[in-house]
Amino acid sequence: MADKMELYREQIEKALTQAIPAPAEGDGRSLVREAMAYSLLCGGKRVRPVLTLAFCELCGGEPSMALPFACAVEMVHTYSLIHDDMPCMDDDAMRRGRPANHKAYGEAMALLAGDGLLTLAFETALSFAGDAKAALEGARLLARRAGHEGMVGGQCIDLRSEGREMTVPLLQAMDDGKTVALIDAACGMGCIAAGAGEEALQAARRYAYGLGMAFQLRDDILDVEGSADKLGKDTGMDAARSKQNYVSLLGVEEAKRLVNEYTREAVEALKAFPGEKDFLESLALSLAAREN
Ligand code: GRG
Repeated sequence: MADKMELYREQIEKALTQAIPAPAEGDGRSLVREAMAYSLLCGGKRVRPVLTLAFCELCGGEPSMALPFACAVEMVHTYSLIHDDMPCMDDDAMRRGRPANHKAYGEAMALLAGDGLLTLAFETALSFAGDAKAALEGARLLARRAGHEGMVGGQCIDLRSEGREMTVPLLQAMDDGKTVALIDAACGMGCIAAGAGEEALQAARRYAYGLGMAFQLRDDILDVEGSADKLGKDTGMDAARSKQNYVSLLGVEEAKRLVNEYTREAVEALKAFPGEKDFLESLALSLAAREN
């Protein structure tokens, strides 16, 4: 697994670096480009773009074909982190092991850097060099999952839940939007890049749901038990903001049991694919035990 992960990540880092024009001397736009690159090129785990390449390969495609889709998902993810850290949202100071974008560039530039990454994501997705219909289908899936029905909708539930009683179904709806939606886009876009059909997309969706829910549960556990050094961001933030999550509602042991159950469901979903699925199985298992 480690070799393939390294290979995918190398390709992703190179493509992301090439996607942002280098800041030019005397160019009035250089600061926003610098702020975009500051958050995009500073070493996230790259889980979502790796999923895009891996699903493309699982469906019989050449993974590098899916790079525009993979970069697009990572750009949307990075924009969401920049905006989420701003004082009007979660007001976090650290992200990916360094000061959050708004701490480094100020709020106005952080807002613009997020906007710049969101729009660049669609330009990048539409540069997919394969079938033109697949480019449109990939971009549409990303738009749906990132928007009000998906990530933006999940964030809205999150903001509205502050200071209110949280229930497990509402928490599930929130995480389905905030976390699962983009992971679902990442997996689905890999299938689309490979020209796979509806059956593969449905199975990818089941994998994404299991993996995404387990990922969020693990995030909630790490917020309580994790190390800020390893995570590259502050811990204990949900409790500090009186925000409820799986750990506060169900307890840490039940949250850990659910991580394993959702991960098992993700692995089960891979059975629908005839191809080599060791990598995606190992990825789900390693994310269930992740420390960052
Ligand atoms: C502002 C529209 C908008 C949405 C924000 C993504 C998000 C919604 C908020 C970030 C906070 C959070 C806990 C989101 C859940 C998804 C999640 C666990 C994000 C962190 O993803 P990682 O761990 O981060 O993959 P890296 O830095 O490794 O890419």
